Amino acid sequence: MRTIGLEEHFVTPELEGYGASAAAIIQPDKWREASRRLLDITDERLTEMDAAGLDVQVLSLNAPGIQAEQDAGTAVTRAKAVNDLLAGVVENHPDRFAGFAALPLQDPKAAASELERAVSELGMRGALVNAHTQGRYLDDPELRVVWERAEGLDVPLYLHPANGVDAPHVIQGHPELIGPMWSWGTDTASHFMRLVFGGVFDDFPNAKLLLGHMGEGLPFVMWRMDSRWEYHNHHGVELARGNPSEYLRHNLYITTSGVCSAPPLLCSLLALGPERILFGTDYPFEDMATATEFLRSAPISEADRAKIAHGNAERLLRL
Ligand code: GRE
Ligand code: ZN
Repeated sequence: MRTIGLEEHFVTPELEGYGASAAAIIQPDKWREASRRLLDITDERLTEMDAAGLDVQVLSLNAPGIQAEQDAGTAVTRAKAVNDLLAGVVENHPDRFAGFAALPLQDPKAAASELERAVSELGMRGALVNAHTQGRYLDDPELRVVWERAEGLDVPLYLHPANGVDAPHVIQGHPELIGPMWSWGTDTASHFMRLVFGGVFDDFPNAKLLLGHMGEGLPFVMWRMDSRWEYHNHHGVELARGNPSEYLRHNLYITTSGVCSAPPLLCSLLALGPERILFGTDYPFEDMATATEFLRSAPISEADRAKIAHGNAERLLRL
């Protein structure tokens, strides 16, 4: 079965330094191995893809990527350079790779222009954003220009985790909880809620957001969101669609990246429906073959399996 992965990371030697904050939270030998694989875009990666039965990787720069750059001008230059490089990789292997662009959100207008260039001229399928950009989240009014462009181009933004500005108060003093094991998921789910309640999807009703890691837990809490929103003090905030779950149904797509477990997959299928779930591995941080084997053997219908493996990606990303 054709299989397309949506959370498939790489890095270049020039941009490797941005990964320092992630390196600090991973065991050193594991990080060394991941770094080697991140830098290898087309050699061992293709061999592994063949062995795992992964036909296409939609490549993205590893976290935190360009978001970690403090200088806006440098972010613009480097985002363009890495998008050009990625386009070259895809051009050389059009049946094996596609790409999500990196965006220099430090300069919102330049980021919108780069998204347009990346999609229209370089053939990117959307963009991947790693959490915040120097403390700025995607509901920031200045970033509406990026959403407007994404909606106009009809491409998704993939919101990927990274370290937060600070540790949330409740886990301060617990550095072992910072990272993909815990805080990245809760931070990214909260970021999604900021987009909903910050009006992004009311302003851009056809905007499409991708979340990895089986939706960062959101499918599990959908019912409670609606029930408690009806009960809450709204503090003057209203949602055009009424219930928060409507935004999960209309604007959200999730990937299976980094989650090879049937219960959250079945929950997501029931909560969001089979059209909204796409396959991803989170390579090189997870094992590609474990992920494809999970997809092949998951207790779901063959029709749903085909949608998750390739059908939804073909539609959403025009692959
Ligand atoms: C990930 O993308 O899941 C990831 C990183 C960096 C370190 C660990 C990790 O981007 O799981
Ligand atoms: Zn990832």
